[in-house]
Amino acid sequence: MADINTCLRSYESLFFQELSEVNTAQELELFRTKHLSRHGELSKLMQQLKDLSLEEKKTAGPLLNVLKVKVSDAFTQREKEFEQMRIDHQNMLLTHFDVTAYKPVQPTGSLHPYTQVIEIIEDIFVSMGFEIVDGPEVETDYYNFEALNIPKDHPARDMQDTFWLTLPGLLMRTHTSPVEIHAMRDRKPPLAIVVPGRAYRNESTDASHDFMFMQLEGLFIDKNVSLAQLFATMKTFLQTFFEKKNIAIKIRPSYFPFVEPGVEIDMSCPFCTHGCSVCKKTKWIEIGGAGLCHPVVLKAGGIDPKEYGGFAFGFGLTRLVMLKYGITDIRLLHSNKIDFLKQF
Ligand code: FA5
Repeated sequence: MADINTCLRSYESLFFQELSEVNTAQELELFRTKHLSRHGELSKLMQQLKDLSLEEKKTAGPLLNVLKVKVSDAFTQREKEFEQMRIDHQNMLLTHFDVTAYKPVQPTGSLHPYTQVIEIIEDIFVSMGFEIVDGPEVETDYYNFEALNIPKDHPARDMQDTFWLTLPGLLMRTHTSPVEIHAMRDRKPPLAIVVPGRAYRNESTDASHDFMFMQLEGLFIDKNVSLAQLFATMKTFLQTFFEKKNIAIKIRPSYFPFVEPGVEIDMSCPFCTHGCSVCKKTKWIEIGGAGLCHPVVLKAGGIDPKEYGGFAFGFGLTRLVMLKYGITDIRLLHSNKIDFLKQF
């Protein structure tokens, strides 16, 4: 009996001695494992109770229970102290937060220049009442050529070298103009749409030509549509896009089978007045083709050309991106080089 009493007392003093030496939350956890876990010192003492006589158990049992409560309370108290210390430390850090302290810069992404320019262009045309439309990049011969008044064996097919697919009659669209036909068939006039999208041509590449590039198609159908409306729309768009009120446009007669008359649109160089490297000293920059919709095209779109007319345009969207950001080689734009893209 005297043994178990001594044993309990000496364990109690060991417990409190070691608890007083605990300095960190990690040490407290080690202490808990050593003393209070299932196989810890306190459990071992409880085990010893089994070997005592009934008489001894009557005295030692309550003593052991008192000890158990005492050490558990002491441990919980210490635990609370550590938690309070942790909270105090956290609060101290917050109160003394140094806003000027060094923080490693988080790498951030940015939108591709194409996406940025498409968003600007879409905002401008939406503000003029145009709808943004999408269309398939894999097209049929019919939509890409025939419906646009370019029948088989027409010499105009040579203007756009085509990637033909192995399935007969299917191709990668060579321009965004086939979306005009889809849009006319899906809607009733009057209509006003713009189509930013990819086009593919089987051409060799250089600084300003790639086999894949982006175009911006536009189509406006209503009664009594005139070239003046087309030119005003072009001018308003270019002036807003380049944020320059003095941009002028120059019209040159041109030929596209799907418009009549057809024109080529140049804009005055937004970067100079006397000629620079961007406009190659000409003061003018080629933007794209346009014209009044050909009656054959309107018919293919299910629209009566006697009742309705329209204008259409097809810009090199890639060209606009390069001009906006001063990119001199189209291949950089399509290269996926992070160092290049990080600049935008
Ligand atoms: C066309 O593609 C006509 N569909 C445009 C059009 C639409 C005219 C509606 C009339 C009415 P063109 O082949 O000229 O036209 O191409 C238009 C623009 O696309 C060019 O001015 C040029 O900026 C751009 N482009 C053409 N080929 C390439 C290429 N390989 N790489 C980069 N841009 C190109």
